[in-house]
Amino acid sequence: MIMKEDLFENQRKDMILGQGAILFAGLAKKIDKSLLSSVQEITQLAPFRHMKTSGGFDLSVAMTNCGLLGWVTDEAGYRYQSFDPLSGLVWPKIPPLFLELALEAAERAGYSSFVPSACLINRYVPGAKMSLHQDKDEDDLDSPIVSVSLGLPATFQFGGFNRTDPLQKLLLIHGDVVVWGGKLRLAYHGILPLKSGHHHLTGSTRINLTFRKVF
Ligand code: MD6
Ligand code: FE
Repeated sequence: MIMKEDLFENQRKDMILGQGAILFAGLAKKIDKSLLSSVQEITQLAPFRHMKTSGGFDLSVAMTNCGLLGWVTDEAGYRYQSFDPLSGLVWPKIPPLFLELALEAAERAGYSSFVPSACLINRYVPGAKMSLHQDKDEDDLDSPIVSVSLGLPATFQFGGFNRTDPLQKLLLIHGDVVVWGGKLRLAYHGILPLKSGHHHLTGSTRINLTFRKVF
């Protein structure tokens, strides 16, 4: 059955967000079920958890990782590390399907031979948000970031190089892939509190995968 939502989704177009940042509308949709079952497998080995900021607060977004390196934060601060602090084991490998998607998106955006070493997996429930931040914990700032949105829609805001620069807002929906690099690699960005809703594949959650080359 074709739903009104599908018609709307199919009309969305790829969009240049700024120099070096592109939204590929729905690029991941064709493999959504496989992506989500891979997320399931990863979280059986490395479960979603609410990490603590250096100030001792729980993040509202639950996180895990796959790849050679994973992004973690705790009272000691944030960093990339090769093992999961919960289990002491190395992070699960990045599934081939994830790599293929990340490479395809990066290549389309003009970044050839992107080899991510880390994939941060975020899970949002209604009310969860990601405050305005820069992604600057990577040594390799020439490589782009590839970000895949699954499940409930979220409002992505992005600004400039200063926290106080004006913000643009953009809805990221299921299957959207954003490639982010070049001049805008260090732009401030964030996710507004997730609105309640139901998605047929993820229920009341949004899942985001972000691929980075750390060094
Ligand atoms: C999210 N994403 O979409 C959080 N960072 O849940 C990010 O923080 C992000 O989507 C850099 C580039 C793209 C992103
Ligand atoms: Fe980010």
